Amino acid sequence: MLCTKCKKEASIYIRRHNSAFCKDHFLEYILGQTERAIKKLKMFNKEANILVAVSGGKDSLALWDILISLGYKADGLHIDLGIGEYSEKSKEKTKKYAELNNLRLHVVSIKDLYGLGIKEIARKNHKAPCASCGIVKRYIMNLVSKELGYNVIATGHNLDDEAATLLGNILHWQIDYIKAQSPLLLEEDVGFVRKVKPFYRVSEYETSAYCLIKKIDYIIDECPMSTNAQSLVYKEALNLLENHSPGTKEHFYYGFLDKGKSYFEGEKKETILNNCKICNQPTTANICSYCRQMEKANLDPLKIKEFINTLRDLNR
Ligand code: Q46
Ligand code: ZN
Ligand code: ZN
Repeated sequence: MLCTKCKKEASIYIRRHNSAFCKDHFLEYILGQTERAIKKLKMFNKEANILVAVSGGKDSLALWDILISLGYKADGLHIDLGIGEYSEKSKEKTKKYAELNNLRLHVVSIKDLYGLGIKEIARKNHKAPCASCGIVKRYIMNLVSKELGYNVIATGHNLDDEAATLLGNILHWQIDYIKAQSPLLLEEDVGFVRKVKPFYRVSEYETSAYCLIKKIDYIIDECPMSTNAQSLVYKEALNLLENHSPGTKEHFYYGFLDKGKSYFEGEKKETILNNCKICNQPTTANICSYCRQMEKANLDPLKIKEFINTLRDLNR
């Protein structure tokens, strides 16, 4: 098979676009898709200070690498969730990448700060690990961005992730989640830093191919807590449809963004925000979900803020 662009031997075939690329033109393609997403949704510009949430997996490392290649100012944030060997390996891969490329990385370790990992914190709260993990990650990403002066948080969610989330939300008619699903979350008006997903036009296969070509060493194992995650089943179902009819995934997701989403939007409910009585961060309750969770586990919610303040002082 020959490269669609230069007619040299192709290394990658993108079935949904019926295009084949040599290595150089594949890199041009994936950088182009990412830049197109950023510009189309006006996610950020070259002046913005971007914080990339980096897990050590292929998507987040590829995203960091591409943002830097495109000339954006992007630092990394790794949250060590204290999930045994998986977290150790994730941290090691992330640190190695940052060191090799001379990039600034902030590491926040739950286990080092609290002596407990996310699984134990979830157990003490009678919650599923992923529910606790979501609260912790969201809180830390927001606090680090605010305290260290970042304008936007970028995550490595790709087309497969977004399409699977949408399928799950539709199957269960989670109207509020459907309304909120977007690669651009403008949360500034509710006291949170803007969140973006610049890979929403890039598939999982493409981020793996990118890491392979660029020799980026990433953690292949999935988080051990995700083995039963329903999203893997939705991904499989979508892959089946995609194999049968290439392009289904992107038609489904882009179609939702362009046409479907507006059917669900309706009137915007006004959100009444308070400052959390403990940590002073925005919340719709009196005490934010992070502080509530930490208190239930007999842990001091403010420890994280103190640690982030030391990071801020170190970065001055
Ligand atoms: S890291 Fe956390 Fe995921 Fe692991 S505990 Fe669940 S939410 S599966 S992206
Ligand atoms: Zn080519
Ligand atoms: Zn709080």
